[in-house]
Amino acid sequence: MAKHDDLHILSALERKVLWLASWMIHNANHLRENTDGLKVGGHQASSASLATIMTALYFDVLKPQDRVAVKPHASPIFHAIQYLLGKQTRERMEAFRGYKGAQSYPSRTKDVDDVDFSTGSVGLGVAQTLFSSLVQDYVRAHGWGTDRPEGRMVALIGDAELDEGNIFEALLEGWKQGLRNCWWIIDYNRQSLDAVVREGLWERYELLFTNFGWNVVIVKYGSLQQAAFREPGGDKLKTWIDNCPNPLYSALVFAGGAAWRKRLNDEIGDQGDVSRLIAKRSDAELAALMNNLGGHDLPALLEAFHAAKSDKPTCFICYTVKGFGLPMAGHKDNHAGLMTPAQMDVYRKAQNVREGHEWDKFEGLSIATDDVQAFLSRVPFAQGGERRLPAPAIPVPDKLKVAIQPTMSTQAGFGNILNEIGRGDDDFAQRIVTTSPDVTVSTNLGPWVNRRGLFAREAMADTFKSESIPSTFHWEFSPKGQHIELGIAEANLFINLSALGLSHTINGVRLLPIGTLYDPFIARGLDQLNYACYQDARFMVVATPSGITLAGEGGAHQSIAQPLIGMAQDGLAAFEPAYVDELAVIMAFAFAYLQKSGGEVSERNWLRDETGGSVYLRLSTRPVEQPQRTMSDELAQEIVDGAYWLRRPGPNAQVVVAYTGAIAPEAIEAVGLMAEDRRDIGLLALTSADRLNAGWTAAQRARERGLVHARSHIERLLDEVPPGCAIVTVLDGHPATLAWLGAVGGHRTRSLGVEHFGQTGTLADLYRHYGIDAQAIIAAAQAIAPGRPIRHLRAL
Ligand SMILES: Cc1ncc(C[n+]2csc(CCOP(=O)(O)OP(=O)(O)O)c2C)c(N)n1
Ligand SMILES: [Mg+2]
Repeated sequence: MAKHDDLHILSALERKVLWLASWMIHNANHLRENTDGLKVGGHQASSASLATIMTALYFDVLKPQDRVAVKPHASPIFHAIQYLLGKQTRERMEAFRGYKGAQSYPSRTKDVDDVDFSTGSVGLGVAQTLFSSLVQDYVRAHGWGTDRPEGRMVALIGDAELDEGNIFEALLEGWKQGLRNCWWIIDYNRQSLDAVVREGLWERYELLFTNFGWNVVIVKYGSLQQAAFREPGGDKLKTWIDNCPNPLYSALVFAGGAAWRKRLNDEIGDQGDVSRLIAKRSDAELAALMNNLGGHDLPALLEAFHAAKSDKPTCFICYTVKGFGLPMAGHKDNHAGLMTPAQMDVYRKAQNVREGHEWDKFEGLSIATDDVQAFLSRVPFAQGGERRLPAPAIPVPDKLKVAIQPTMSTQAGFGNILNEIGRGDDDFAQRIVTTSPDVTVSTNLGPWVNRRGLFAREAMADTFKSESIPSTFHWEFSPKGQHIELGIAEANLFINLSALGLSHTINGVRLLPIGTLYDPFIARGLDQLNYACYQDARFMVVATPSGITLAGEGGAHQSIAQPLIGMAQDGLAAFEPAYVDELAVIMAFAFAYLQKSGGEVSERNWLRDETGGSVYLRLSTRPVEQPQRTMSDELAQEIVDGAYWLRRPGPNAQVVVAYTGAIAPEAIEAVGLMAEDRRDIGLLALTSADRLNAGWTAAQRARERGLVHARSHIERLLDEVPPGCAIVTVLDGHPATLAWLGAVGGHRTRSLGVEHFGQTGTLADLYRHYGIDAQAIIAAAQAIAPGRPIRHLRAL
């Protein structure tokens, strides 16, 4: 608990932090452009709401090992605190919301002041803290990272943020997994963006969190209020406060002391002692008393935070006022509330800040600068040095073993590759951690899980096994297990991958996370996937099965748009191999790629392979005849780069078929059937439309910058295709995925794929219906490639 002097300094810092944040917002160049005043304004009132809580936390309560996700709109407060701690520069503060300035929403990758978890899309940072705590337990249970103390994972949450479903999905999972060391601090200002929130939500929250095994601490009354309640008549005041509806309380906060007096006198003023309690305070004192909610009272907050000593997850419901301390305090429209220059001037003077000294850290404080500096230099949170921990890369084998059957699906290949890895017990095998939202078995992780076991902090035997009932799968849970089984919530899968995939920098312990799910359900967790990539978490997501190739499963399970997601998602390299030997090459690459950081663009393929990233594998359950071939280094490189000639086009080629994924047999068949009627046909196998496209775009940009010799992999491949030759592209996914191939070398192109919802049927039915079978490929070739009619083309 802070000593009296410290409390004095803390309250000065609280005012300073709010001033700096407000000045930063007011000063933002971007405001003058006013492209979105509403969003800019959002920072002001929301920041003020959290200023006291964040002051208490960062300057007193938090330890270096604690990790925090800050509510998106409180970013100015975060930056102001880091500025005072010497971790943020004035230049970046001045450029808030501007080019390379402090970010509008705290960003791990774009901010310089050691943001632990990015936020922005509300609710995601909250869930991230929960999964990060589970990952911390995972890491420590495996005996790693135990030289550092356990940290608390802390989320600062807007009350309206709790409307986001993924928070509840995470809560349930947290309960199942025995969550510890997690604090969720709710900024209960009873306001969202549009409105004042419904009455009594705190009761729902309390019940909810208690149900999930959390401690709930309600910080409702500030120390002034607590003292007033002890005065004669104080109990009546307390009852009035407790019964006051949210909108009215907010309105009175906005209206100020005189309005409080009138209202209180009207409603409880004729009751003797409470009238005296009201009467003996000036308007300003009365307003200060009524505004003194727990979330704006340092002693109340410090007491609550320091009292929470157990590792049980704890939810703090802190009553606050949105816009506290500023003229817009409590107004229901204040989300857009920017202070006017005149208001800022009044505020500046009230803070004793001279004009031209607005950024000075110690300007206008009533405490000696040396004392403040001494205090700042001993703030516990800032004692740990660099918050991003180093973790060396885990060596990855050059080649992964796989037992290839003559006919096999890529999904079966994936299971087989992991099973082979699971036989070993080197660092590489140990650092892999798999996770799946209730589709472990159906995505072929079963053999791996049988070998490596499921993770739980407490061991749990497989009852079927102990009862000697035969079963293909042994589900034994132990602290050494390497598979985290999740309930069916793809949102949780991606946040878990986000947490596992940041373990190297958060825990200083590198993991190689692999998450599996059905391809269509990527959409279910898409914002979470984007979030994970945005904060540069590193993981492999294996999405299988995919496309209409699922045939009998029907339209609800058949993915169409996912290849386009794979191309467009930053931070994620997407692959869709057709064969298992390709998959083995891609996975070996991927394990190394996950661990890379920093580095230049390669002049070979114009990709940022040295910078690394996450990997998305789109796989299939379709058994496909496997090629008999030895994997040369050149072929492996081409597979990783994104494409290779399965059949090279001749000098007089009239048509090239370019395919991706499980549709390979149809492409091969079509080429065979056309061979008599079209000369020199080429067959291009694409393993990654994403990487090919990215390399092509980057090479063009490089040429535009004057690097005339820049060539991407796809440009080199298509150099071999004569100008008059047509290209037919085909995949089990949206045709736009490959349609750009024609633009690379100016070849006429027809792109086949799936545009409309799938349905049930046999493979043949569906490939026929959606026009991606051999006949459809031939018909497309005949339509755009010159030459005589193709004999094997049947009437469609
Ligand atoms: C997923 C998502 N949807 C919508 C928004 C836009 N938005 C930003 S803040 C906000 C309201 C937040 O209210 P609350 O969490 O209570 O914070 P307060 O404004 O009270 O500080 C909304 C809807 C967003 N950032 N993310
Ligand atoms: Mg709110």
